[in-house]
Amino acid sequence: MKILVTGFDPFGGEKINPAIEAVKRLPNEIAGNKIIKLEVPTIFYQSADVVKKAIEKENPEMVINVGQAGGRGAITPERIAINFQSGSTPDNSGKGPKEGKIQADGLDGYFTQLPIKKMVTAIRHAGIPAQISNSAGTYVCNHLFYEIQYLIHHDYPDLKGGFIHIPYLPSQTKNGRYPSMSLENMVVGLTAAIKAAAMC
Ligand code: PCA
Repeated sequence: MKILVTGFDPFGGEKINPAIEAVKRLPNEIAGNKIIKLEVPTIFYQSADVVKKAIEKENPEMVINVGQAGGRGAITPERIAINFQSGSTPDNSGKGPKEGKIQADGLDGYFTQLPIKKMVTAIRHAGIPAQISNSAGTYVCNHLFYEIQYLIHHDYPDLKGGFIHIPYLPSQTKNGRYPSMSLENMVVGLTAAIKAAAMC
C-alpha cells in the first residue's frame, strides 16, 4: 500500500513543528507499505491544495496528516473532522480564518476511515502514551482534515484518511508549563500507528 503522510511547518511564533520533524524521520517503508512524506504550510486553504495535489500525483491508498497540538501529553489519533473554522492566531499567511463553515454543502462532520482504537492500542504497546481525541479543534489542522474528508466523500471513495495530533517537543514547553514528548518517541509512536492502520 502507498501511504501519504504529511506534517505541518512551524506556526504561531514557534521555530519548530514536531509534526514535520517526526514525519521526516519516519522510515520510507513500514510493514511493506511505501511511505510518501510531504511538508504542508500552516495556511488555511493552501494546506488542503498542497495535499490534494499530492493525492492526485501519487494516488495513495491512505493519507495521514500529522499536526502539533501543544498542551497534549499523548499521541492522539482524531475521530472526527468538523465543518467549522475559527481561531484568533493568524496562520502563516498572516491572516486568521474567516469564521464559519469550511464547505457550504459539506456534512457537519466526517468520521475518519482509520482504525483509531487499534492505532491507540498499537502506540501504547510500543510504550508511548496515546489516546483517541474527539476534536481536532477549529484551526488549520481540522480545516485540512475536513477538506481531505470532503474530497474522499466526493472524489476518492476508496481512499482512507485520518489525522494524528502530537504533543510539543521538550524545547517548546515554555519552561515546563506544558507536557512534551521526545522526537524519538513520536517517531516510534507514529510508526506503530501507521502499521496498525495499514493492517486494517
Ligand atoms: N497544528 C495546528 C495547525 C498546524 C499544526 O501543526 C492545529 O492544530 O490546528
